Amino acid sequence: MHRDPDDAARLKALRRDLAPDLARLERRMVLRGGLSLGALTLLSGCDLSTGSNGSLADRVLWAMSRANDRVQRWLFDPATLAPTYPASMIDTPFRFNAYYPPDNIPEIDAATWKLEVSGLVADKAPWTLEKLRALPQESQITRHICIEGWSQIGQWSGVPLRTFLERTGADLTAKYVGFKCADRYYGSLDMPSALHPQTVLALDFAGQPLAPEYGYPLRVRVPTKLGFKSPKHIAAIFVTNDYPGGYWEDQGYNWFSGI
Ligand SMILES: Nc1nc2c(c(=O)[nH]1)N[C@H]1C(S)=C(S)[C@@H](COP(=O)(O)O)O[C@H]1N2
Ligand SMILES: [Mo]
Repeated sequence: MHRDPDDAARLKALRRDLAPDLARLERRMVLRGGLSLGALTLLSGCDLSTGSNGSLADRVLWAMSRANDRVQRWLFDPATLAPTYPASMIDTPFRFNAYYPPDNIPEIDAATWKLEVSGLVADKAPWTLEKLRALPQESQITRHICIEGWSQIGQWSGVPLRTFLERTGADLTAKYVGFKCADRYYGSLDMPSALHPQTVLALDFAGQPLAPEYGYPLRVRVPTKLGFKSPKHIAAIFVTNDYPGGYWEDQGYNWFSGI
């Protein structure tokens, strides 16, 4: 949870990468009702144009986080793809982050691990790693953006969450997909974000099974959202119409947290 000296460089890169997104976001806001970035500023109570802390992108992310979920849902186009990057841009070593220090990373035994499925789903049989690996896999190099003001590029591969939900006979008209983790973390996505083509149940990071610190044996990876929307060490998935909240969301972080 601390900043390292490379953060300034990373934020500079982030601002460069996000520039087209920010321009598109502003155009979209203007098109859909005359909202400008200035209006987002008012809406979120966060001044994007002045202020000394952080880059523009940093401040926009904060503002996005503070704008209410309804406004963000209205802005969100489920077809918008997060930018992807060449392998040469992958950050190594990748940064670990959790609400606890690395000593507390959960130890998980692959032999006994199972993914539980519940809620508005036809087939509630638990899944093994083997069964998950037998499903079609997808690989992406994307930028992970943490609300704390750092970002890194990494490669995550696994089963598109859409494929998983279809295979289990989930009610795709339900409102939410929720996740429970092996630590005390939990989270949830709106169904359009869960079905987004880049949202995956990641088994691999940088071409290898996820290391313990990055969410072994299975994590969600949602490149269209801030990092806290990608739970690690997931143990259970459920589909529901009752708002499930999330570890950080229940402490005040904005639930939608995406573009
Ligand atoms: N289970 C679990 N998942 C989690 C967290 C956590 O504390 N526990 N932290 C979230 C936050 S805030 C971030 S930025 C990313 C960090 O992922 P990384 O360690 O792969 O960088 O995981 C997210 N998922
Ligand atoms: Mo984060």
